[in-house]
Amino acid sequence: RIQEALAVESRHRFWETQPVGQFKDARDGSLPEGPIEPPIPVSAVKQEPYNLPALYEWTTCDIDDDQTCAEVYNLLTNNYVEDDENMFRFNYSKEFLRWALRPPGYFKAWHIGVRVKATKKLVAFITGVPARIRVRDEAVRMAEVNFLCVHKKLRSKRLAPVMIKEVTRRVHLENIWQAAYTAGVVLPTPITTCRYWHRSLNPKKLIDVGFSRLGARMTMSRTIRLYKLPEATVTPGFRKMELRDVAAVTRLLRDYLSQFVVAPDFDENDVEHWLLPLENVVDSFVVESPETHEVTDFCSFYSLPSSILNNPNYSGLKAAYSYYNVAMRTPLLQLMNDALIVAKQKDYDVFNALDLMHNEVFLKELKFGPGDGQLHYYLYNYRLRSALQPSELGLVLL
Ligand code: NHW
Repeated sequence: RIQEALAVESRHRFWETQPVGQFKDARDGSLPEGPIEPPIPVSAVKQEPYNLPALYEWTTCDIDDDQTCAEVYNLLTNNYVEDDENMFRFNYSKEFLRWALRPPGYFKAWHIGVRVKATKKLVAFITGVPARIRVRDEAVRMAEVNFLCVHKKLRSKRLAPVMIKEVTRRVHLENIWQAAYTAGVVLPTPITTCRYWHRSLNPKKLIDVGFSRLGARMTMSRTIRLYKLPEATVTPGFRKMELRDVAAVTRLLRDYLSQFVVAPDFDENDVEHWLLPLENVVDSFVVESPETHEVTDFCSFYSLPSSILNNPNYSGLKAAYSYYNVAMRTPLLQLMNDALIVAKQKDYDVFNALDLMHNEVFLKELKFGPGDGQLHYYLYNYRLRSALQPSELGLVLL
C-alpha cells in the first residue's frame, strides 16, 4: 500500500508541480470550476528565459523564413509523433506548419526552439498560438500548445519540462493564463479522452503498408468493393468554400459550437484563417441551396500525411482528418459521405475522425473502424468539475 502510494506520488514529478487537475483531486467534486491559480501582474512574470543545460540555447523560430521553416520541418519529420509500433510518423508539411503557427494575432515569441550552442543544430521545439476557447458560458483567452518535440538522441533528460515552463512564461508575458493541448499520453488530468476512427479510402495500400488488416473471411477484392465510393458528390449545391462564404460559415459554426461544453469561440477572422481552403493543408466545402442560395451546411478536413517507416514500396500515407462539420439542412451522414468522396477524389488513402461533437452519428454507418490510438484533451490552469463525454467537446486541435 505504502509503496503503491509512493509510486503514485512520484509518477509525475513535473506535472504535480503545475496548476492542472491532479489525479488525487479527480473525485473531489467540491473544488470550484475555473482558473486554478489567479493571474499575477505581467510585470511580476519572470523576465529572463529558464536555464537550459549548458550546451544548449533558446532560439525564436521565424517560421516565415524558409531556412528556419525547413529546420523545423526536418526536426519534426525525423523526431515527432509515431504510432505504438513505430510504423508511421506524422509528417506535417511546411505549408501546414505555417498555417498552424500564424493564426490571427499570433506571437512570434511563442515559436520556441532549442539549438546546440556549438553547431546551431535545432534539437527541440514547442509552440503556442492564441485562441479564445469557450468553457460553458465563459470565453477564455488561451494558448493552444502543440509541436512539442525533443530530438530522439536527447530524450529522457527532462528537457520537455523546461520547454513547457518556457512557453508558459512567454504566454504569461501576454497576460494569458490558460492553455489547451492534446497528447497521446496520459497526464494529470484529461478533460476527456477521444478515440480515432479510420475510414479506408485506398484499402489495398493500407493493408500493404500494415495500417490495416484484411478482415476475417474477407478477400482483397471484397474489401475494395466494401470501401468503394461514388465518383461524384451527391448533395445538390455542394461546392468548395470561398472567401464570400466566411460570414455565413461563421454564423453556422458559432451556432453549432454553442452546444458543446468546450469549443473555440471563432470570429470571422478566425474562420477565414482556419477554414478557407488552402491547397494541401485544409479543405472546406459548403452546401449552397440551389433555390435560395443560402449556405446551409459546411464540412472540412485537414491534410496530415505520415511517413511510412521501413517499407520497400511506399514512403508516405496521405491522411485527411475531419475538422469542423455543421449539418443544418443536409443529413450529417450524407454530408460526411460527400466529404469522403472528395477526399477520395483528392487521392487520400484514409479519412480519420475523432468520436467528438456529433461524429458518433456517422462513424459506424460510413464504415469507419476504431483505431488503437487515443487522444487525451487537457486544459492548463482551468479546472472542470468532472470529465466530459467526447460528445460534449467541440474542439479539434491540429
Ligand atoms: S502531443 C505530442 C508530443 N510530442 C511527441 O510525442 C513527439 C515525440 N516525443 C518527443 O519528442 C502534442 C518527446 O518524447 C517529448 C517528451 C518532447 C514529448 N505533453 O524531457 P523528458 C503536443 O505537442 C512529460 C506534456 O524527460 P522526453 C502538446 C512527462 O510526463 N508533457 O521526456 C504538448 C514527464 O513529466 P512527469 C509530456 O520524452 C503539450 C516529462 O515530460 C508529454 O525526452 C505540452 C519528461 O520529460 C507531452 N506530450 O520529452 C504541455 N510527453 O511530470 C503544455 C512527456 O510525468 C502545457 N511529457 O515526470 C501548457 C503550457 C502553456 C500554459 C500557458 C498559461
